[in-house]
Amino acid sequence: MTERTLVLVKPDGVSRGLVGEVISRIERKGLKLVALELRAVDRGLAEQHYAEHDGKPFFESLLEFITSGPVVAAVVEGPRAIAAFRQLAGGTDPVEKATPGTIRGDFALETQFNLVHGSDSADSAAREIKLWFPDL
Ligand code: RTP
Ligand code: MG
Repeated sequence: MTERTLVLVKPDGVSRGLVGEVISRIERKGLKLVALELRAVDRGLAEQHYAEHDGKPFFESLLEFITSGPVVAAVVEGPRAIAAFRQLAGGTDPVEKATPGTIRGDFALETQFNLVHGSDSADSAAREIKLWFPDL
């Protein structure tokens, strides 16, 4: 079944020059870009995007990080796109969970600076796409 998912290249990925690498992996997997934009993230958008983590010990530093510079936001489409991109990204902890061959496994060292975001379920994808691309 064709799905859509919301992908972010986080500020660390943009500042390290890894946007092309991430987009290339998405395309080589066979997924399609249906929206792509370089965006500044204000605190309100960050709070809504990561609302599920409100109250957790890392919430404040997560907001600070995600608003620290521009991100690349994309809507990515394809069969099982949500799980397919999570597979490309690798696990949240880039050393303990992400394996080599994944974006995080290949390019990241710390959980906070793990380069990319991908929606984790159909409900999250619908909510996040509406939040980032209301006109889509
Ligand atoms: P994301 O939402 O960014 O795609 O990452 P994820 O699903 O793999 O992980 P999630 O549990 O949703 O956590 C969101 C982001 O918060 C930071 N984090 N820090 N210090 C910590 O224990 C911790 N846990 C999570 C990471 O940047 C993670 O990607
Ligand atoms: Mg998440």
